[in-house]
Amino acid sequence: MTMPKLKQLSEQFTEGAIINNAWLTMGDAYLAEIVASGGCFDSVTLDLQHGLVDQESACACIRAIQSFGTYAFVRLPKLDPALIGLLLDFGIDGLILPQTNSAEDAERFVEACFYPPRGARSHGPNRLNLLVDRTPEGVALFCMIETMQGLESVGGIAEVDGLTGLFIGPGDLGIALGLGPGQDRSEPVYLEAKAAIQAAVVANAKVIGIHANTTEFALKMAAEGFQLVTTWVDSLAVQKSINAAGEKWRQGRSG
Ligand code: 3PY
Ligand code: MG
Repeated sequence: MTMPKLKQLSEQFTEGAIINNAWLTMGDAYLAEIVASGGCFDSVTLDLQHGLVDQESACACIRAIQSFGTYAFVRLPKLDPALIGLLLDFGIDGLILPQTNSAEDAERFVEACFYPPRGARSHGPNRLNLLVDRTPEGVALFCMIETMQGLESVGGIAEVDGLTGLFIGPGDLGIALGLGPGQDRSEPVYLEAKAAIQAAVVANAKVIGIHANTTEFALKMAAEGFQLVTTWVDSLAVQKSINAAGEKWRQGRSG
C-alpha cells in the first residue's frame, strides 16, 4: 500500500481545519485499518495512557492508519523523551501529553520533540526516512489540561513556543474540580474552567481540542471553535452496538 501524500497536521490546524478524531483503546492493527479505511475520521489516536496499546502494537497501528491517508496521533502514557523520540522516528503525526501541570512540563515536552538547538531529540529517523517532506514542525503537539495545577498554570502552558495547542480531558478535569468522572459535561464550575482554557488558547493563537464521547457533543464543541475533537471511542462503540443488537433481539423474541 502506498501512503497518500498529505499536508502535515500542524499545517492543517494553522489553516483552520477541524480534525474529527477516533480514539482507540485497543492496539490492534486490523481494528485500526477498519477504523481508518472508512474515511470517516481525519485522525485516529492510539491511547498509550489508558488503552491496551503497547509500543509495538502502536507502531503497527500507525502504519495501518496512515496507509489510508488518515493522521495518526498517540496519547502518551507520560512525559517520556525516549518513547517520544521513537514515535517521531516512526513518523507519528501528532502527540498528546496527558496531565500537563506546568509550563516546565510543556517546555520539556517540546524539547523532546525537536533536534538541537531547539530541543534535545536524538537523530535516528528510521521509518520517517520513507515518509517524504515531513518536518519536526509538522507534527502537532498538544498538552492536556486536566489537573488543578494544569488549570492554574494554563496561561504559561499556552505560551510555550512549539506547542500546537491544549487538549481538555473532561474526566480528569471534572475529578480535579470535585465533580467526579464524566465526559460531555456542562456543570457551571467545569464550564468556568473550560472557558479559562479557551481564553488562554485564544490569547496565544494556539489550537484547542477536547475529548468527547458522542458525535453530537463533538459537533457542539467544533461549533465553539475546538479544532481537534474526539467523536468516537472504540470500546464505547462496541458496547453500544452490542447493547443495541441485544435489545433488538429481545424485542424480536418478545413481540
Ligand atoms: C479525560 O477525560 O480525562 C481524558 O483523559 C480523556 O481522554
Ligand atoms: Mg485524563
